[in-house]
Amino acid sequence: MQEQASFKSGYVSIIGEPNVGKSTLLNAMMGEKLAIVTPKPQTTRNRITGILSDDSYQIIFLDTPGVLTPKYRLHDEMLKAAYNAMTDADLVLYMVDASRLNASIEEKILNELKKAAQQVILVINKIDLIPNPALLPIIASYQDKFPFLELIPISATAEDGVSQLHEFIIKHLPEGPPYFPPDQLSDLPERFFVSETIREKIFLRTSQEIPYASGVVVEEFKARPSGKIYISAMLYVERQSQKGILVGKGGKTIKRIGQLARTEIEQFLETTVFLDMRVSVKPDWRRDERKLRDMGYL
Ligand SMILES: Nc1nc2c(ncn2[C@@H]2O[C@H](COP(=O)(O)OP(=O)(O)O)[C@@H](O)[C@H]2O)c(=O)[nH]1
Ligand SMILES: [Mg+2]
Repeated sequence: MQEQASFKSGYVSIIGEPNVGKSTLLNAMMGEKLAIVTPKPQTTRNRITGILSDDSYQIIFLDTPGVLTPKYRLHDEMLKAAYNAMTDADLVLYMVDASRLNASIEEKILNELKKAAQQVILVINKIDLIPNPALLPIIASYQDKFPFLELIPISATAEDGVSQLHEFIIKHLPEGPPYFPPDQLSDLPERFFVSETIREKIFLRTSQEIPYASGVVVEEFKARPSGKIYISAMLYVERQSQKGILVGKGGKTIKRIGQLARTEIEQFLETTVFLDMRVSVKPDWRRDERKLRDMGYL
């Protein structure tokens, strides 16, 4: 008789500086868009879970805000989320951008990982942006920096190397039971994905300070007897002038954000959605403990 392979399970954190492609990797691994992705840094503000289950394993991915030098109170929370995900994990994926190796905060991150005695896989992302011969020296330089379990070059957008990374993760995952039902994709509520989708469209349709000064709170999320879902969301900015820009001339900008968000929310929820959005000013909310709490960031 053949011996039954035992079930493997664990938490796998994706850590790295802003904009290296952490959320893109989560989505590629999940085959589903769970985390919002934009070309702007600091898109992700919370720890986002993605649960990937199979007959023989369950991986709970933790996508995190990038590790950065905090400039305001919201940043402190973002950094805390990143570091907590580091210590909570069974396995850490430390991701760097091959086209923009930025050592400024790297030593600090690797020291924290050493202190936490974490098992770490180095993921060198965006290899589609560099010439092939540039890769080996990068790998060699990282071999000296930390006792990584594996070092793997990938392109998360081209899904190059992603299945090999998947194999490495399974290989190093501890034995354990499934923690979640096999059909559950995340432990975050639907309304979180709704507010994130709206936030992504704000990031994509506005510029400068507006995306960073914006926060979204879903106030109502109601299924109507018809099966349609009614959602009302409040979009917060920090100043009256930002409200004017977010709304746009004759409401043009906010309308476009609403259209883009609704289409995607409908795909995600697989039903017709009525999306009601309003914009309100909450002065300096990113620096205010109580306001951050009200908005669900603490
Ligand atoms: N060329 C290229 N761009 C990528 C790759 N992975 C992510 N990106 C882009 O990098 C930007 C930041 O990605 P995101 O996943 O939000 O990074 P995060 O801040 O680390 O979560 C987005 O514009 C992505 O499309 C990759 O493998 N190659
Ligand atoms: Mg992200």
